[in-house]
Amino acid sequence: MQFNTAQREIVLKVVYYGPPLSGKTSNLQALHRALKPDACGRLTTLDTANDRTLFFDVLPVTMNTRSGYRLKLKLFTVPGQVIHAATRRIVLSGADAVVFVADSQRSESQNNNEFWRGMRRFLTENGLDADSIPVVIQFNKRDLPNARSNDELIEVARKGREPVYPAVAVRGEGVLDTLYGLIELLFVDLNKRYNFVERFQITAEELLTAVFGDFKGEPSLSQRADIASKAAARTPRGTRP
Ligand SMILES: Nc1nc2c(ncn2[C@@H]2O[C@H](COP(=O)(O)OP(=O)(O)OP(=O)(O)O)[C@@H](O)[C@H]2O)c(=O)[nH]1
Ligand SMILES: [Mg+2]
Repeated sequence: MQFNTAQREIVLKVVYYGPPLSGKTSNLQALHRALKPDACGRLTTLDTANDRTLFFDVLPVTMNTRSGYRLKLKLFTVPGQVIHAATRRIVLSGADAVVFVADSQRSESQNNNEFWRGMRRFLTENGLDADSIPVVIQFNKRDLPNARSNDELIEVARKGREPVYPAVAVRGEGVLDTLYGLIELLFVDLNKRYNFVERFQITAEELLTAVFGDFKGEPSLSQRADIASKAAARTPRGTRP
């Protein structure tokens, strides 16, 4: 978190991190199309060749809060190509939260894992706590025929602390839900670390409404699985013959 006293501006940094071509830039493009125009700034794409990110993309999302602050959420992407590891580390510095964009294709599982480990290492090298920083995982490219099944993703979700969201970023599906879920987690963390709500009188609800309007994010995959299993448990089974 960056706080500029003179302008009463709070800047929060969110990084979209993930393996090559997983759809990080596509997420920002979809957000740029879908978010409320008065909150969403310009999407800046720095240095691309053949649609591959060479440096990073950034999309600022801004609101004026009731308590008189300007709250800016800066969404960054990292470049996925292996040769840009140094840039990935720099972009992660000072991050307040991370969206890990994984590729659902089976062939990409190893890449996902390598980039996951790389992300954790870079967070640590930047002095951030990889175990407590808010992270959500998005499994993108759900539309492809060789994508891992929903049940496999639910398994992944149950194993870790991170909420998991399915997405088809090129169609904008799941993109808003992912960011919505991340902002909810981010506010829990900001409260723990900075006593944010009391200090600035800004709640997650105020930001979510300013950015998403009436849209309410879908629960994560594991939350949905929990809701479904609780509902099944409540359903009375047939009486014994
Ligand atoms: N089928 C399908 N294609 C997608 C999806 N999301 C992104 N793509 C495509 O995947 C390719 C890579 O998408 P990008 O958003 O540029 O990926 P990136 O993660 O930013 O890539 P780098 O910056 O090079 O790491 C593009 O051709 C996208 O159109 C998706 O959900 N489904
Ligand atoms: Mg990119």
